[in-house]
Amino acid sequence: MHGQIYKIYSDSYFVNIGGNIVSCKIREVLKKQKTSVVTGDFVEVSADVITKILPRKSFIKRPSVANVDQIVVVSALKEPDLDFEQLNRYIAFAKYYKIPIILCFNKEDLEFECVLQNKIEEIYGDLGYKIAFTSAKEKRGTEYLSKLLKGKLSALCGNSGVGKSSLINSLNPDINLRTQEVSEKLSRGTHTTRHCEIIQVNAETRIIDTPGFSNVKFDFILPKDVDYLFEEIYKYKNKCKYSDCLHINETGCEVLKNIDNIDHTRYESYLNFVKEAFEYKEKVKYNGKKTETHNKLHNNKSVVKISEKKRQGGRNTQKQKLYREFENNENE
Ligand SMILES: Nc1nc2c(ncn2[C@@H]2O[C@H](COP(=O)(O)OP(=O)(O)OP(=O)(O)O)[C@@H](O)[C@H]2O)c(=O)[nH]1
Ligand SMILES: [Mg+2]
Ligand SMILES: [Zn+2]
Repeated sequence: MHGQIYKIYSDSYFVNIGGNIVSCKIREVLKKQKTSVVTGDFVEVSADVITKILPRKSFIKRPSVANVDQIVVVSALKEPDLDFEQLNRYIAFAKYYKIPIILCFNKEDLEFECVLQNKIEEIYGDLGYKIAFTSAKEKRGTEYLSKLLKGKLSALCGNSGVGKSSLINSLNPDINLRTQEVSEKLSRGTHTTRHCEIIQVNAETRIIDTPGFSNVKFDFILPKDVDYLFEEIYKYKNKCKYSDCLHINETGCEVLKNIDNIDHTRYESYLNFVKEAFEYKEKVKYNGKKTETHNKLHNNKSVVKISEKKRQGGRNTQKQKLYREFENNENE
């Protein structure tokens, strides 16, 4: 039998099999594998035991969910104050996993800086993101949000307290997820939502409520790959003089030439993520796994070549291997 994991509570895996929820255990051998079962996974079940994870359409590590159609990055306009770098972090993270993104700005009923809304539209609207301004409290803007969610499985992600669970509650009065005052959260230091759970909002819409998290760092990719996570930077990349240009201070950098077309908070976030990526590069170097030995001109572009001798791991480059390690190491 096939089914989809709809929530996981410690050792119990709740699987939706043809509309029935069955509590299952997991086969011992699956526990030993690096790829762990996550909410959203399609699985094979035999006598209430999960025997196999079926291939995934999508996967993201934080929140740890599989097979979602899109990620809704939820921020609050106020309480907590909007943090653009944090927002860029979520966007870049979902982009790394190649999952479509929707932006939701909640708590519109509160008094927030009036320039904020324009700024958001200017930066993110121009990048082509669909943006919903909502108030879960006063059920405003939620109609547009439901339109964006219709027919899809979406995961809500965003810092603790921005109102993810409140938004799901506002979409269907019969749903009553636990929510908690931000001040209470801070004093207790806890997230209200503890698990990822698929919620059937209506016949056509399913949402995964997730716990807030805020410590995603880009210390798992190489500095030169960070620009891929920023479309407005990446689009200039192939005109840069050097193919490994980091767009910081290099001569012949097309990004720097067009810096006025790029929002400065986005560019600052880019620089910060590059810094984090350097930590990863140092780590790789320190382990002696990958060393850049010399620059070679290739198609008129300077390319950093890795000496063949210093490559390890047979057919896969060390980089690919580390990427894979990251993908597989979901248990955090
Ligand atoms: N004023 C206002 N408050 C809201 C709104 N949405 C949520 N809140 C409040 O914000 C607080 C946090 O909401 P939650 O829904 O628990 O936040 P969350 O994102 O699910 O938090 P975690 O589960 O910890 O990740 C609660 O006190 C809600 O009542 C809104 O649109 N306006
Ligand atoms: Mg919650
Ligand atoms: Zn450049």
